[in-house]
Amino acid sequence: VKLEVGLRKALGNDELYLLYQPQFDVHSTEIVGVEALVRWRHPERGVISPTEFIPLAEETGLIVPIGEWVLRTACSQARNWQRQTRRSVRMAVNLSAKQFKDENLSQIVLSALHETGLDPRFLELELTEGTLMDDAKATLATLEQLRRIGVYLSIDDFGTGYSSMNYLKRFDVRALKIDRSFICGLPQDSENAAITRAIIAMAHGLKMVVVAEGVETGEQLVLLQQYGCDLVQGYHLGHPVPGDSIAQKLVGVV
Ligand code: G
Ligand code: G
Ligand code: MN
Ligand code: NA
Repeated sequence: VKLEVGLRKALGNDELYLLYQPQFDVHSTEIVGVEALVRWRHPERGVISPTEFIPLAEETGLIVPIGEWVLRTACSQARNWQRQTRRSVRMAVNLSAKQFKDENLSQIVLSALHETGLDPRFLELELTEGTLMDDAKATLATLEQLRRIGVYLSIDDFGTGYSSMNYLKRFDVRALKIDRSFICGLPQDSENAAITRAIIAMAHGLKMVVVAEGVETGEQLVLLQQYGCDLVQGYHLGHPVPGDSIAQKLVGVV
């Protein structure tokens, strides 16, 4: 209950902030995108992870205003990097199921883009399999609205939820993000290797891009290159960092 009271005030008190984890092209190893990851600097408890407060935000409905703030802040940051560095990277934002079901979602996305001047093709929304499974009709309508706006859609934590392959065919999703639980045992774990290769083959057959998450070693990176994975993200390549650090990486300072 106490955490909930705090979370209600967090937005107004400027206690939320975003970190950005870079995503790299597996071959050129250039930064092509980032994922925005929210953090809460609690006045007494210090930094609280989203795994702790996002579920609370979902239960209380606070996820809608928080999600709107995340979206606008992330779009604004992406636009500022373009101005500062003359380089464009795609900004990926996580959407939880409640946000996806909010009837104002497409309006919120549109205003974030308009207010910041970010081109929709540089915004990617990450959904989970669970979000897409819920209510097929409403889901299709929302996905169609988002598609018309021109943002990219990707499926996060792919392989861990309920996925029906049928959905992949029907929904216009650009990318699959292979969950890090499949990547972490590589290269030794032959079952995870088989799953990773199968997801890459399937995604490419459906003309989708594949992102491997949780790449923690150079060996894993080499293996994913061999498998033909497209993009990689993980501690081996870059931790989530403040926006200024990404700007420095984009201009080649670090
Ligand atoms: O950054 P970290 O690994 O601590 O994130 C933990 C979880 O919180 C991940 O599942 C991530 O998708 C989720 N998460 C991080 N930022 C956001 C956000 O802005 N919105 C939502 N809905 N989830 C987020
Ligand atoms: O569910 P989602 O994929 O959005 O979760 C992203 C979370 O994964 C972030 O909280 C981020 O801090 C974490 N993360 C990013 N890279 C790595 C990694 O290489 N290893 C591990 N264990 N976690 C990672
Ligand atoms: Mn994610
Ligand atoms: Na994930």
